[in-house]
Amino acid sequence: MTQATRFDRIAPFLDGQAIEVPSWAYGNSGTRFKVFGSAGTPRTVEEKIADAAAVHRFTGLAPAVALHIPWDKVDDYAALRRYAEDLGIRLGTVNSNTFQDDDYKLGALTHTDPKIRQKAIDHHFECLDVMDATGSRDLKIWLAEGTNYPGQGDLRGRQDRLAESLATIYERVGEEQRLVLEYKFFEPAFYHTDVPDWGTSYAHVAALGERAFVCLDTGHHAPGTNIEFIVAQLLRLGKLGSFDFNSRFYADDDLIVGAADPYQLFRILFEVIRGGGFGPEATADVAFMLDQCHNIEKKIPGQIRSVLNVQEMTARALLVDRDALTAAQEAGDVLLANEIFMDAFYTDVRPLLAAWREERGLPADPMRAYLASGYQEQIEADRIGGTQAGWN
Ligand code: PSV
Ligand code: MN
Repeated sequence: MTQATRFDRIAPFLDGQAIEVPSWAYGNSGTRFKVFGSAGTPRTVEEKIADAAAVHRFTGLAPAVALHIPWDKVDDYAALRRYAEDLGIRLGTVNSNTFQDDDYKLGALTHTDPKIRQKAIDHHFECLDVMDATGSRDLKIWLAEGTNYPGQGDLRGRQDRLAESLATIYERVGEEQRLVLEYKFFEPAFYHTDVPDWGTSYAHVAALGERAFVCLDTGHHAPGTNIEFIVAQLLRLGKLGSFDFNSRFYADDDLIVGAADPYQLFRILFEVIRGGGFGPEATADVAFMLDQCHNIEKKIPGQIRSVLNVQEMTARALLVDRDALTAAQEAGDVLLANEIFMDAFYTDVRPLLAAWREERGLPADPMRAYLASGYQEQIEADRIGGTQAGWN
């Protein structure tokens, strides 16, 4: 079979690919050392949404933008929804934030003080209200909770309080809505975090019920962790709700997905497809989101590069000859199985994707088309004054 014929077979699945971009990718970000400003950075949530819509216009891949409360707080969420829809995108996952309030220094949903726990629960109720108005499906909870010193907190007591707080939040999650619980093994707490790994997240969401899932942020694992195994396991358990895609070299670097290790992204996407999270055998509804920051590169091109990387590795993963692979695996032919897998990884799908785009009225090269469009120059000229959006 020629490469083009193989590609034609997978093209219909690529048509169904949707990647959700994070509103915070368009705002300023940095490290704990410095947050750099940059020309054209949005001052308002509407300007972030406009930039997200630009990413979708040029790639056809990013029809939704995730919000972060309170960073994206507005008075009228129904109006915000209309604003996004007029620009051709929708409002996606709502991210809660219990990491920027002095009350939460020692915990939020796990805090020993019931008043502080209730305040954190109320914040999640507010996020659910936002979702009702925006039509968002997923409430994403990432918790900055944990301890820095052995003995500082009661590890078991914190788990018990967390379970109780999550159950209270979950009761308010609507029939069409979902709760996704993200895990991270360190930072900002360094001795322990209360949801460090997929197993802990799984234990909590399994106890909550069928509308609770795990969110897998690719940057939240120790070096060397086999992330695709986690993907396989969570899909097997029916509990992979969403991805936060990004790349890491060292810590939670939040770099462009696929930049540090495209092969890892390929392996992850292969397991997503194999496990029914996308593609021909899809049974699970897995949200593909980005969770990234563009500290030194321009933000919109950074997001365009990111969604294209996901698409390229998805196409390669779809190209794996599954029948031949299964036959080689079952025959115990180690090297042939590996060769079949690697053949797909080494396939350069870029020319095929360029043609796929043109057939759909999209620019063959979204990056060059964006750079030539004048959008970047326009926002840099227009967005003068005001306060650039950032992490607060
Ligand atoms: C912090 O690590 C973090 O990047 C989490 O991954 C969240 O998903 C994101 O912030 C938004 O709150
Ligand atoms: Mn994340």
